[in-house]
Amino acid sequence: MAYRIERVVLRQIRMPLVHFFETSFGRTYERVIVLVEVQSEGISGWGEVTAGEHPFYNEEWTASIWPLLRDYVAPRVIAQPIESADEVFDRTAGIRGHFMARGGVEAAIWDLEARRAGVSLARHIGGGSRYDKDPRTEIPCGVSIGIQDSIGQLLTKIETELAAGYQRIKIKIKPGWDIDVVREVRKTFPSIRLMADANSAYTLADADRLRRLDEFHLMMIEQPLAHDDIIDHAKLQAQLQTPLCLDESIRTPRHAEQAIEMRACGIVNIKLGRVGGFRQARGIHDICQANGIPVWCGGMLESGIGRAHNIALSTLPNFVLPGDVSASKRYWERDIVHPAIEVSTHGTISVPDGPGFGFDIDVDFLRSVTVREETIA
Ligand code: OSB
Ligand code: MG
Repeated sequence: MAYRIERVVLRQIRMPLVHFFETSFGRTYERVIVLVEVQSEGISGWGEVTAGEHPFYNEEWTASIWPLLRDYVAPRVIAQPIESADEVFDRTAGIRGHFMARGGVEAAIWDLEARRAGVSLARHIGGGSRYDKDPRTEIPCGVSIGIQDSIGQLLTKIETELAAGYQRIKIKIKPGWDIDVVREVRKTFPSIRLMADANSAYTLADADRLRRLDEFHLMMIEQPLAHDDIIDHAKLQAQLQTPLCLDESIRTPRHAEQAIEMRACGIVNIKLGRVGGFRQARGIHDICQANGIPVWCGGMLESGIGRAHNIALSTLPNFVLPGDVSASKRYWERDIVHPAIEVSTHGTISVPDGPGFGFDIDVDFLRSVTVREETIA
């Protein structure tokens, strides 16, 4: 039954990370995150915009989100009743790009709709009927470990995460922090599931260097080349044994089709924000599934809200590899959801079966970390 979004509440929160996170494009000590609450008939749905503090992962950043949501996205979702969250991506399709901002609202509306129906978000996005199976009850988890000050520090971190039960380790690489680092890690941990993410730090001219990683039997190398490239990745993949995984380059289902057709990758990382929400994430998932390309759920150092959405997304059947969805305590002293998200000793997160994403918002704590708030009605 159609319903109206009566209000969209935007909040900006600030929370320090327990440990800084370094990628090939920089270090993050503190997250500044925009959260979205959509309200209808006394029920709230929650979403998180996964943009970073700077336009370095993609073109969006914390400060670009607010005016985009206030002036373009919120008015479009408030204007007309909504039949289904499935139509929200198209509702904002006149806006070029800005998938993270649009996806944060879209995801909040999926959560709202699931709560209205009294079903879990995992079930609502189609882990149930659409894929003729009940959504899985636990998801496999990996960790993404940033660039460290020394290889010794990295080895210690890996040991801690393995002891906690995580099923695969992803390390970040860049020129100068790659071959020697991977060699050391492989020597110390000969049989772990290991992969490396370059966040576009290389070009095709580095093909010889990247080929030297083949001997360390990584599960995959993630996004070695330009953030917007598919063709060079295809050329590189033809020269490597290790499967490439695309992250930044896959923004739409059509990109996934093109990358698969060109053999640019063997695996796809799906991030809810990067692709504009659940509708598009599912589209990419389905195309990969039809072509035998496994997918996994990427992370953007989310708070508990984005993390809860990632858990629901990871229940779709082609999410067969452990994702970057890890426990709250790896990121936060205290999370804004209750209970905090925990990982079992065998490296899984159980999927909550309560309505919506299944975690409560810690309202008092949320208020204490909120630095900006605005309601659009
Ligand atoms: O490329 O996967 C990435 C964090 C920020 C920006 C880009 C990426 C990442 C991660 C972190 O790898 C994954 C996590 O949330 O733990
Ligand atoms: Mg990545």
